[in-house]
Amino acid sequence: MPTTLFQHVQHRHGSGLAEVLQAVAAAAVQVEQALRTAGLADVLGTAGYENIQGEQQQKLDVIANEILSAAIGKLPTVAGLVSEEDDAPVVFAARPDAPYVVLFDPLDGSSNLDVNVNVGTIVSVQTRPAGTDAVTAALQAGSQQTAALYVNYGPSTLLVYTAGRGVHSFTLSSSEFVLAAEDLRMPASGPYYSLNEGNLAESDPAYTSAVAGLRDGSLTGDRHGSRYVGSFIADFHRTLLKGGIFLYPPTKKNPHGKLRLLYEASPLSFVAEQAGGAATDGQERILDLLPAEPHVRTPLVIGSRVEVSAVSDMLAGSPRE
Ligand code: P6P
Repeated sequence: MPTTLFQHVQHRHGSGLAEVLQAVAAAAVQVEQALRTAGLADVLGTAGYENIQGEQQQKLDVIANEILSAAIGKLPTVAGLVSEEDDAPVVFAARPDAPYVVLFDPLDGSSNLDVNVNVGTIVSVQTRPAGTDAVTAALQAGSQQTAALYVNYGPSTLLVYTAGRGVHSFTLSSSEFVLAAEDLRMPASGPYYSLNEGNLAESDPAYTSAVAGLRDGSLTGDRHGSRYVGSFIADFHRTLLKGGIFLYPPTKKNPHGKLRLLYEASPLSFVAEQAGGAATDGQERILDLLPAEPHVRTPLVIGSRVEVSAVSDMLAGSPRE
């Protein structure tokens, strides 16, 4: 009998966390169904307004956000939510003592939906320290995370999670996520570097030098090929399985990086470290960063230890913004 996500989490971390991750998984099944029939249901394209990120919301961003917010928000153990798609955190005043706060990007990479490229859902679970409110709990450092999870909607739909005892993957089969692999390990080094090279001219020249060193082998001793999907989940999942490095440097358009700390960089940095990889903002460990507000962005250098430390060392000497 295949192991379900709920069984796996319950066995290792108890029913409380298992209920939260199962609610996310059940919502992901609904999102996957919406994605699968998007072309027929006239839900592709933009919703006609911008989110707090200043980005055109896709119709499916709104749909996925509604699905996740409803599924997670109805749990009596959740004190509040932070979503990429909501300007402000959602605080459940009726349950100030609930143990969990859940932060998520409901549909990352949604601008790729119209061309049928992988997209993802990214989730971070924080436990509310005694005596703190939900917003304070949401702004904890990534090192305090109770769990991190992502869903990769692709040729198959995969769910990967960690709760501090390894990284485990599940495959969607007949509306249930079933265990596919336990204790995934990211290779210490890998064959690819991944970034939007079109932005390099806008970034610190140290990034151009680092990428040149990855390309010609002078940085780590091994040459690297380029892979860039432009959907963070797809680029990260490949890096987790094959090794290598993903970078989103600061640019003139995004001087603090494009990716959001709380519900993109931080959860996937938790997964990366639990799998033996590493993640920095170019210099500081991502999981040590303390956000001032829910939608802060961060530069990101994430992947295999060999590449991340080599690139971070090269960037260490460069002046910070
Ligand atoms: P660029 C998708 O819009 C996203 O937020 C991430 O999924 C992806 O890694 C990044 O933006 C791509 O950004 O500037 O290369 O198009």
